[in-house]
Amino acid sequence: MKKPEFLDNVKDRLAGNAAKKQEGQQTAGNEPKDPSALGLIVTCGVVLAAAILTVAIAGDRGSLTEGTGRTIPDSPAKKVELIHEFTYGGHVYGIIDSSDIDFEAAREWYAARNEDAAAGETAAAAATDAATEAPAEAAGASLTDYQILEKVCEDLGCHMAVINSAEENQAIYDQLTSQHQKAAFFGLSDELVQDQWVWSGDESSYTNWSKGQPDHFVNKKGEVDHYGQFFASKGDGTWNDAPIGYKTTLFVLEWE
Ligand SMILES: [Ca+2]
Repeated sequence: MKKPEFLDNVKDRLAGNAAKKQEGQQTAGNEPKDPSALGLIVTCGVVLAAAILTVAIAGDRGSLTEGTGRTIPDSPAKKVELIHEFTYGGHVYGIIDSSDIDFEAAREWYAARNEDAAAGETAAAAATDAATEAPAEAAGASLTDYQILEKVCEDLGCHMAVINSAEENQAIYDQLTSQHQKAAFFGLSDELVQDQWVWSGDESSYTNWSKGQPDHFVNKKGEVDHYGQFFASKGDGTWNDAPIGYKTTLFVLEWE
């Protein structure tokens, strides 16, 4: 399929950001030096501390802090940053940070759009029996954050990544680690019916759960593990089930 226009801008933006970062580092290196020995030591200490802080910040999220800002046409509710792009098996993949999305605004926007839409449009879009059994959730106002992400993907002409093989799993995970990340969510959830794992937008029988996962852990907020992610604690490309936001807010998307 045709690659979205905004994908073309990613590398240029990243290159621009790298140039800005280098410029900033050069500025940091121009600290005025005190002629006294004590002053020199203090100055060196300050510069060293600043350098360590810069590395710490950069290392925390790597190059994923920068990217292209895109607003989906006709939707003021959703701003999506595509922060890394790659291809595998003829498909285009993109990584987004779901924290860029105003879920409450998006929820209202989709509810309003559904009210305007012809009856049955949402039901036709629901790909699973489980979704069909829960028409109230698909109606708009009570969409989960994951369901909103599914709709955002539809508007972007993609779906959250569906992993069909060990090779594809490794290819995606290699790209993630190349961006200094160990965790990201993809298009697998059992939020509608626990233990009935459903891929978003496509089908797959492949699984790569870490030992002991999925465990449907319930955290202190009462959030249940319902979403498939690369398990940061393992760092080997195996999967954990987790609530959105656990260790990461990144999602991998796929254009077929
Ligand atoms: Ca888990």
